Amino acid sequence: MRIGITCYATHGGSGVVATELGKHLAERGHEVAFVSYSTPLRLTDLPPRVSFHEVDIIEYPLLKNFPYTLALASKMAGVAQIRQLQILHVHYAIPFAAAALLAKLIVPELDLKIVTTLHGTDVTLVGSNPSFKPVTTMVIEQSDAVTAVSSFLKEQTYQQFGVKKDIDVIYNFIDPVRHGRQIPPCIPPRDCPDEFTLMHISNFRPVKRVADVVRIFALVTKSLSARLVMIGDGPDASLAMQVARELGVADRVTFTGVLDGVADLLQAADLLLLPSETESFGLVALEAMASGVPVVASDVGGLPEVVEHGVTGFLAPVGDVDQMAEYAVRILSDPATCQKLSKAARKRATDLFDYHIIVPQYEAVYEQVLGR
Ligand code: GMT
Repeated sequence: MRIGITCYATHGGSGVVATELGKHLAERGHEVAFVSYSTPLRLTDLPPRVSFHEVDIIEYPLLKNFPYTLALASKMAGVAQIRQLQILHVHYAIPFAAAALLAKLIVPELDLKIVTTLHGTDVTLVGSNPSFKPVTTMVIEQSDAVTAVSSFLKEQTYQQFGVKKDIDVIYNFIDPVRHGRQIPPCIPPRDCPDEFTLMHISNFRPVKRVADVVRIFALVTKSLSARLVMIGDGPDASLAMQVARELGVADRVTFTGVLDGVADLLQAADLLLLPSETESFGLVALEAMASGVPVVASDVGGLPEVVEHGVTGFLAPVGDVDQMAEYAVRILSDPATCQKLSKAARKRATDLFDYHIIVPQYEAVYEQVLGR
């Protein structure tokens, strides 16, 4: 098949999923054309059958807020013609699905099929904002197929938009080989035998509750010798630093800024903290589990579909930092518990979320929209 993929090119789960999907589709013999404003971060080279097409952004005094959606639609239509695309698969409804529907109108002779994958905030925050709700509702109804990354997100979509569209749940995925781990967490040999590494990885948006990460960590240090590695950057980074200073743990917390290579970074973690306000799936929780790292997270959104409470980690109500700290100490203070959770986490990730299982589910959607 010949598939165009559009996603956000910056750090974020939807871009990661879209890019890895495109690369795996190409490995499986499909032609994949990425169309975006810049090269998606995980597209470090162009493997066989993969192309990248940059949307032209022009400057003109009248265009105070550049109409990106229109430029994207034009580019999608042009690329579809040149590459004879059959499908435009957009990751995030706003504005990509709207652009894809416009592109379809520009080149009607191609009879392009539109597949929209909902990733979360396009439904829970952005898309349901009154400024976007009518258009989000329309693009969901008018796409040839819609997928959501969790059952939670599918239900949210029905509740918030009242749409009738069939929505397929297709979970996020990992590469089990990339996430292989040499030394399990919580066992010697270690450089500092008594020091545990707690990790958080995100874009530090308010929805991630990074101040809670630091609060949980500060409570953990009352029982255990530990350090916290905060990977990523975003609007609440300064808040997290301030809370670390206020709670007297700043010297135990490292803020790395944005780093690539999540699988390698997770090799150093004993535990992942993800106390988000909401999370349609929680890709980083899955990545941690694939690396054998137990997760302590909020019991919210799609996270219970990823983290099995008491088996691959623990879930607690949003904001309940005491409970989350208690779970973290429970895991880290007993190597047997930690290793049991670690093995179960890796097993769940590879049994259910291996890309070999998930990518064919997207192919089945493509086959279906093409009427095969
Ligand atoms: O979490 C973010 O802020 C980034 C966002 C995105 O659009 O990249 O992530 C969303 O999509 C990911 C991939 O499907 C999911 O794993 C995240 O849970 C989801 N984020 C939220 O729902 C807050």
